[in-house]
Amino acid sequence: MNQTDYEKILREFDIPGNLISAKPYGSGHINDTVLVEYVYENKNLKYILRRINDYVFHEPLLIVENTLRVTTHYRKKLIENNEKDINRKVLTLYKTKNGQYYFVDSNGGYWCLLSFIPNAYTVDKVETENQAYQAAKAFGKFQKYLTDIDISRCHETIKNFHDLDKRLAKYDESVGKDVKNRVQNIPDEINKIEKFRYVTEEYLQLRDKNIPLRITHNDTKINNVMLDEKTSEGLCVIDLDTVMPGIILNDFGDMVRTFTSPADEDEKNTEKVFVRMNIFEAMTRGYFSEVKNILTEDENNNLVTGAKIIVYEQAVRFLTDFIDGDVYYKIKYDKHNLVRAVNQLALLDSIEKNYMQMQAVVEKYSKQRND
Ligand code: ADP
Ligand code: GN1
Ligand code: MG
Repeated sequence: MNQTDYEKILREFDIPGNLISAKPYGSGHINDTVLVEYVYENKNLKYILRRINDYVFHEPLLIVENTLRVTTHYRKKLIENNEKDINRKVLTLYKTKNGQYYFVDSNGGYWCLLSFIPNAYTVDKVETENQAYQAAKAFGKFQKYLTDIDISRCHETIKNFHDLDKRLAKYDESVGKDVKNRVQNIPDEINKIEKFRYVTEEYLQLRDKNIPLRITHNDTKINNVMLDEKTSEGLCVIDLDTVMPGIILNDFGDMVRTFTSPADEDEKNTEKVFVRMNIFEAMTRGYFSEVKNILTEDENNNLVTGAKIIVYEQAVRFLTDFIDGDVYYKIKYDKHNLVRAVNQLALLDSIEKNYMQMQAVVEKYSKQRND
């Protein structure tokens, strides 16, 4: 799509001024994110225009409703807690001239217009302990402020999103069908998935435990939190499409997955992929600074296992997509999903090796609340 296409869509929204530019933005794998600049009364105004990926989200309207419900609740909590700079801490959804929070184009594409968080940045990998601390604190606060939202009114935007058992069943099916004839070329990766299949047992055992259902983010990637340009304070949690009922272990797990490795999720050299324990500690400290009073004993005890589950799930998802012919994740080159899967399996190796130390860190910060 070019600027003229975006302009047509933007004309539907009820915002003042003239369009200066509209350009693809960010490094997300799913939706189309566009940075939009307007000029109004000599001021530059920025927005984020997003097209919801309807291959991934079968009912885009559920996302719009959830986003509205969650941001409204969150804004209320920010006000109740006398927080400053509220418009940089929660996304605002803009209406169309018809009074709706989305626009459907002639191809059936769903578009939303959101506030742009100014003077803030995202990273694809954590560079400093402070970033890990701040970003985890932001995800913790997000969790904390949503503890009293009405779960029954939040939709499940993707069914069985973090159901490892079902993800593996889908993987087995894909290996069986082998539509692109790729399986014969990846024996090592297939073996590695088998080596870690025991993680599914841990997942199934967890399901029998008393882990409470909450409203969780479900995609707590490091690049889904905006950090303040000057202080790196975790300002605003974004990418709210997967906010839905879930367990907190998945959110902690996805933080471990995307915060702790010094390398990108698609780094080819697996020697560069491992858990940085100092970053893990900073992250855990930041997270507990917000959630220490809300997590249960069962949750605390299983956070690291949650990380194993999420990283394994991610490896399974990337490899399934490679076998299926790259239909889900955006790719930049032929074997991109294979590289991502191998990368995640290397990270899983590292989590397995560091498991006891990671447990000790979690224990340290979860116990601190009783001191
Ligand atoms: P995706 O679903 O494709 O991951 P995101 O909503 O996460 O899309 O957006 C991709 C990137 O665009 C983010 O990592 C961030 O850098 C930038 N971005 C998204 N929303 C905003 C916003 N409201 N303000 C500023 N930057 C944003
Ligand atoms: C996708 O949208 P993005 O890039 O933040 C995916 C996550 C994966 C992640 C892997 C809806 O997240 O589940 O963990 O890629 N989102 C969806 O990088 O499937
Ligand atoms: Mg994102």
